[in-house]
Amino acid sequence: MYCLNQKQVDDYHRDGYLSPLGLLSGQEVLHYAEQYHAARDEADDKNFDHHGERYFRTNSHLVIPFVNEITRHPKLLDMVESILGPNLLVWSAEFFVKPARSEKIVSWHQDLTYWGLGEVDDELTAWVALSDVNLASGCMRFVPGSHKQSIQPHRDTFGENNMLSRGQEIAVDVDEDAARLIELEPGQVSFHHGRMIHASGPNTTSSPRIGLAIRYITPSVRQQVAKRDYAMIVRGLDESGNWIAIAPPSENFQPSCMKLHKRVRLEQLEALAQGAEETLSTER
Ligand SMILES: O=C(O)CCC(=O)C(=O)O
Repeated sequence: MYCLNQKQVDDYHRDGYLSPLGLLSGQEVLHYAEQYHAARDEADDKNFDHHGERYFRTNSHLVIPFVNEITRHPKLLDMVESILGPNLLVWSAEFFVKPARSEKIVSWHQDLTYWGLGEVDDELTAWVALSDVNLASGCMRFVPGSHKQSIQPHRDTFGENNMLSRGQEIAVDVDEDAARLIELEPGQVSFHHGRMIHASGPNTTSSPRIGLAIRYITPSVRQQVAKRDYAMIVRGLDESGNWIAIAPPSENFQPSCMKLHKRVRLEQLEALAQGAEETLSTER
């Protein structure tokens, strides 16, 4: 019903991204922003040995029901289906939050570099804005067409303000002048390909910049580095045997879901940490 038109699909394949796309109503944005702050407050109250951030930073859909709900939003799935086809899994759902006046940045990189999923075309990130996302608040920048290249060499920086797990950055020159600003209003979403070269700058505004990056894959994608991997079916069927199926949470931070979150995090770390010059924190 909310399928993309042929021009949008062609644009995605040509440029490696599509933006902006309308997704959530004003009411839905308010509702989800409220749920986000409530989940943050709950995590703060529960403390989780000071490691509550981990439940927002990766695989949030395993422990926070409203995140799982967004990943299954029918309008979003219709749009993703237009590109990836009828069988859709969520591999991860990650909050990228830059607090007000924050130096946090994301260096130029290609997502698929350290995920162990290969150089596939059957992965797409839907980045959902729950706040105003613009140049001043540190929106993403995409180099159009860069997904047509293979994965380029990256180096670790472990930079203090870098939001990526290894502070990884691409080790070749990036044509920054060609990059497009991906500005979004609250409730809009952008799509990008896993080989898209992208980055984002600091948040210079007085409000937090809140985005949820949902990594969709098709069942044919496989984990090629870690021993096994997990994904949640959100539309259609998975008969591939490539993924350990996981069930959605029914309440925030249920103990069984946190246990599963830990297992998935540690197993995925095997791929993420391959070749790293420093030991990766198991908390991110
Ligand atoms: O939120 C950001 O600024 C960067 C997010 C990103 O790199 C991604 O979703 O792949």
